[in-house]
Amino acid sequence: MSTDVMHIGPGNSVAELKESILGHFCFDVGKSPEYATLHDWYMAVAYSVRERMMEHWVSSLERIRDKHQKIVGYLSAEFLMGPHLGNAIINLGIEQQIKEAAEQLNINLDEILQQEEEPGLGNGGLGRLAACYLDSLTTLKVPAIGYGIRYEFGIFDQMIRDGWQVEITDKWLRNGNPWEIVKPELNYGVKLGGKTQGYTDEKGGYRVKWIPEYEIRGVAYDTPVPGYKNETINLLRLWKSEATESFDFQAFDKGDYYGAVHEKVFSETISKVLYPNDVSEAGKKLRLSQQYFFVSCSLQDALRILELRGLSLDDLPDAVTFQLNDTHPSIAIAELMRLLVDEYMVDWDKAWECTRKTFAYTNHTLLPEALEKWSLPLFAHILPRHLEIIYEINSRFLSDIRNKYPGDDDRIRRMSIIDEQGSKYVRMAHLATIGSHAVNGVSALHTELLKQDVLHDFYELQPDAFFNVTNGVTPRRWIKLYNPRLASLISDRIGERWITHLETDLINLQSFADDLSFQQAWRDVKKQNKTDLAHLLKQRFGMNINPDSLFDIQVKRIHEYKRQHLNALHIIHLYNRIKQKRTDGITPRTFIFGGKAAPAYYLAKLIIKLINAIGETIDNDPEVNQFIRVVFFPDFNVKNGAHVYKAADLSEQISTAGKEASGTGNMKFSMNGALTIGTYDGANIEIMECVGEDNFFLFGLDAAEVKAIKQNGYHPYDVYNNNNDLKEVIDLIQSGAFSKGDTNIFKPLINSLLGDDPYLVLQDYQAYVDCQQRVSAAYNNEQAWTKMSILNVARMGKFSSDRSIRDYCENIWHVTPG
Ligand code: 7GP
Repeated sequence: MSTDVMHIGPGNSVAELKESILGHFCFDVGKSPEYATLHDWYMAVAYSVRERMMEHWVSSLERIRDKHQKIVGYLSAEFLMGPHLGNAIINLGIEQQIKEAAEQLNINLDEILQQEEEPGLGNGGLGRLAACYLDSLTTLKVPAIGYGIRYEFGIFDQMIRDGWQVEITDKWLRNGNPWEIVKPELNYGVKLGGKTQGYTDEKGGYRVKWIPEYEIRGVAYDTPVPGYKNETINLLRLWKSEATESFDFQAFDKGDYYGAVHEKVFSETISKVLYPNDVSEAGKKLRLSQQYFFVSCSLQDALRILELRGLSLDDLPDAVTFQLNDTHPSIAIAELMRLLVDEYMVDWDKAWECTRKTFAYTNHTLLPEALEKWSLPLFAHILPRHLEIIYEINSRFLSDIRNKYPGDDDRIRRMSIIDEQGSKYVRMAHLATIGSHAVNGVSALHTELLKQDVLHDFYELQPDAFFNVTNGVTPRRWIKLYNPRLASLISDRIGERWITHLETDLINLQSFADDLSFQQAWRDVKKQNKTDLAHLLKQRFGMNINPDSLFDIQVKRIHEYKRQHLNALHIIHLYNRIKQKRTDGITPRTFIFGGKAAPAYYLAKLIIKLINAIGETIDNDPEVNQFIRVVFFPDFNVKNGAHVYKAADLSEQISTAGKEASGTGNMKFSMNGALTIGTYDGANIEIMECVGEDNFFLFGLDAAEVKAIKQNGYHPYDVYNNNNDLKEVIDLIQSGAFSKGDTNIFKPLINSLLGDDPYLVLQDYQAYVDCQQRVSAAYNNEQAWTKMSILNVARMGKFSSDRSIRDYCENIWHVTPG
């Protein structure tokens, strides 16, 4: 069936939608519309839209029962779904009717959409990728379940006070969540702690059982994920932890009121809060419990579905494929082995074959500090049986290695799941790699570096197990929903098929790149989007920005490797030139930043402070702010991203080469008509290959040069000393020019840059400033810039998450899209 034919099924006419919304007002909100708040309207509209998904839900569940279809189980500790309502309306194809229904009810649909609190159940790229993949899986009609944790508190809300980040607890559930459907009957016990005990089974074989210290329960909360106009629904199934016995009557009888609920409080802690990344070891015990908790529930659920289909354990690898979204769920490998060997009495070799066929692992980072490892005592304390299983996996694996590479003890040490240099650790990336039939990186460069570096020994052992799947983003949310003006301009020229066929159809825009009237329309869209963003910043924060200036935007998590401080140094370079009246060639620009810093990451927080300090200084200096402005958009998340990507002229993708696994913001910007200034890193490289070098501002060292310079001894202080311009910029920060004379506040940052500059900010400084000068010159040629922008969009088809999912289906899952 063609997907671009509008489906107006039963119940989707304006009159029916109106009636349904009013019905929900009465029956679910429990009010009469005359006393309604905006949030009440939101709930009523959300219930009406959800209802329209439910008819497809039931038929989609049938596919999950169809034993001939393989199900993808996407295991992820994070799903950054973004607001549901707008997306559901688009994917159901009912935006026109809903708009009209809202008008007739005298409510403003945009205001209603704003009411939704987004479920911030992720930190950044990895969690958002999982959400894009669910959209594509469903649009491609691949039966899939996203398995994760229903955190009661998601990523913190960010406020800026006196230029500093302040974290506020996220309370996304406080007003209820109309999208989830709790399934109390779908609940599983999860054991934790305790010890193991050997015993002899009836046949005289040696077996082990786990005697846990306590047991908790996971309850399923399902959220429907709609495909794009295809009447297909998949599930996001998130687990909430509960106590097995929520009330201890014996304790209560003895008058111990606190003790009576203690177990309940403890059990519920497991799914209480999302961990921000980049945290240190402390408090990590709970995180390992979280990982095991959701993985254990998900595997038990998958085995239940297997039984429901009338299949046996032998059929598991053909019935389900589990994708591990980084190592966070990798304990699943040991858990499946435990279930098969200890509970289903399958023999080890058979169980291992089945496990390896069932799992595949995606790596999302090369940063050594982000590669998960658990200290042995902690692991043993929480998961004693799993540790034994991991030892067994490891010993069999290492004996194979010994046979293959006799005498190569160093290789054994490098490849072991257990890190034995100093304190002992379990290396989760090794477990994930050894226990999977496929390992993939998320961009061509990243996969190459995985093979050469982090997983080199494993690659040598099994080169055929390594794949690249370059990331992608969904054009439904990131173009059609959030940039409706651009979407309709594109559809006017090339039809609507691009929404589901980005790779083949978007390229047709190329033929309009030189068409002057099309160019004008293109510029009009960008100008309107910029004006909208300017209004929003004015209205919410009282910020003043000029839509006629170049919007130069960097939004992403704040991290030294992403180098927001390099961007800041360039701004100070311009500031300095303006103060010295060297304004020749300076194009008016608005620098916009957004992103959260991990609460425990001091330097990242100091970078936020620096950006705000520069912004404030410039705000108060009319000589400078007629040229440039700097704003920090607080609380960057999916909902705020909706206003940002579409308004950008220039996208900042300036990580140290070799550090950004892929990036996905880079794709969102370019698809929405921004040009990129970027390093030769992650998916930037592939974006540049697609859009053409002439339409991309490349600068700086590549990954090999970064490696070489580090090996040969890098001396940032010399770079500083030998570059007058850079020296002036750094000295200006040091002088207190942006901190009301305070010369101490930014010292830790300056010391880090001059001391060891681990991310080569100073090394790339001059190349960056020079490249920015080329950007300014290019921007002044309106026609040429517009043409580059059109070509960027036209050539971004590869970066649809539909293409990524097709790659997974073909190379890793061996599933045929429906
Ligand atoms: C991110 C990577 O940093 C980013 O480059 C990539 O585009 C994204 O994953 C999706 O693949 N990684 C994370 O968000 C993360 O938490 C630690 O990585 C495991």
